[in-house]
Amino acid sequence: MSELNRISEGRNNFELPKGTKMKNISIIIPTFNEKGNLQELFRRIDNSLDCAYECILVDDNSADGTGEFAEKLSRKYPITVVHRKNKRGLASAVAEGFKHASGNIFVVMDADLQHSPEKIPDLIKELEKERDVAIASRYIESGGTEKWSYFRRLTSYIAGFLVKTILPRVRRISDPLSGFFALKREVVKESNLDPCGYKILLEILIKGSYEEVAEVPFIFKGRKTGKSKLSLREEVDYLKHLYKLSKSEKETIRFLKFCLVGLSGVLVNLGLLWLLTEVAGWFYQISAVFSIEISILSNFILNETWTFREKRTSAIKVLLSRMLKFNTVGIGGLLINMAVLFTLTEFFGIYYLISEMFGIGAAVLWNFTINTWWTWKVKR
Ligand SMILES: Nc1nc2c(ncn2[C@@H]2O[C@H](COP(=O)(O)OP(=O)(O)OP(=O)(O)O)[C@@H](O)[C@H]2O)c(=O)[nH]1
Ligand SMILES: [Mg+2]
Repeated sequence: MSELNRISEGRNNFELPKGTKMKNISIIIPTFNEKGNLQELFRRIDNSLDCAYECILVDDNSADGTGEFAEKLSRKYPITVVHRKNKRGLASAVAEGFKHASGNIFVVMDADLQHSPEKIPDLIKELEKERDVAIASRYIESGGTEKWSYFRRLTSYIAGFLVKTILPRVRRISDPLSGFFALKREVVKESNLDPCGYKILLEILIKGSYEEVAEVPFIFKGRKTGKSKLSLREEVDYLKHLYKLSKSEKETIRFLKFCLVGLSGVLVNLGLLWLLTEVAGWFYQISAVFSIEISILSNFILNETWTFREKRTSAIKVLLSRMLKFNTVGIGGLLINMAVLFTLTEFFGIYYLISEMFGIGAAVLWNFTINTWWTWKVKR
């Protein structure tokens, strides 16, 4: 039986065990085949901290012997190893780590040195300023990513856009998908974390109890040793996770309504185009201009009376201004659609109909987000 399996016996979630020496900082590190990074990782963590700390390493039975090697290193550094039998994912590994942590402050970071241990004191300083969560952010000034391909940048951008659209609660946070952050124990003490995939911070930001969030800039470094475990499966898990978290959010229902209205607009557009051209005998380009404008109008009316129902007004001036804004946002959406279609097809060699699906997706997200903020001014 491993050391941690012994420690974990009879232990409640997040409760300090009696007689445990109180340590201040618990650093939770999920690992899967990271043996080559451990020595440097723990040396640099140790050099960066001048207070009591513990590392909780949660390993999913790595074939390269990460778990066993970490046990060896625990003679030199304050490491506790949690051995799990199967690969159950990064986020669930961190949630598991919280259960074994004894500090008041939890720090979460990767083992592969892409998260510089030297940044930990900056995160902790933020918590000392009465912030509840401190995020190492790639997307604020002086933050960034090293050695990322255009594709990785694009998927990260889409993932960020998606989460901010679907989960308004994280909209004001620049990097809610970061894997490097610190938090007070209280934030997750009562929360029922049940994440899937990679994004444990997202789970915490939705389910945790906190008031103040700080972000400190950091550069997400390139990997030196070992392989990335990020795969298509993690992307799918991310979507599943988003869906799970969004079910309780009112904004998701609104987003679905907005999509349905958009779909009805497509039907109105096509139906009118056919009627005017085939039945009324108009030239098809004239019919198209007319049917596009009518479908925009019908979309506007449905959104006004259904999607943004609580904002309904009969003041003509407000209605006209909304209609104008709705049209303007729609033009922006069209440009985004075209830009995505062109970029994916020309630069990434993706089949144009597939590119168009991404284009439509990006335009819908844009239209929904900007109309919510600007046209109907929904407060968060
Ligand atoms: N316990 C556990 N750890 C995991 C699992 N998948 C990934 N990890 C660890 O989580 C951290 C981040 O994984 P990476 O594969 O580096 O993901 P990433 O940093 O987002 O992606 P790259 O930039 O491509 O490296 C590393 O410390 C991994 O070893 C898992 O299923 N279980
Ligand atoms: Mg990595």
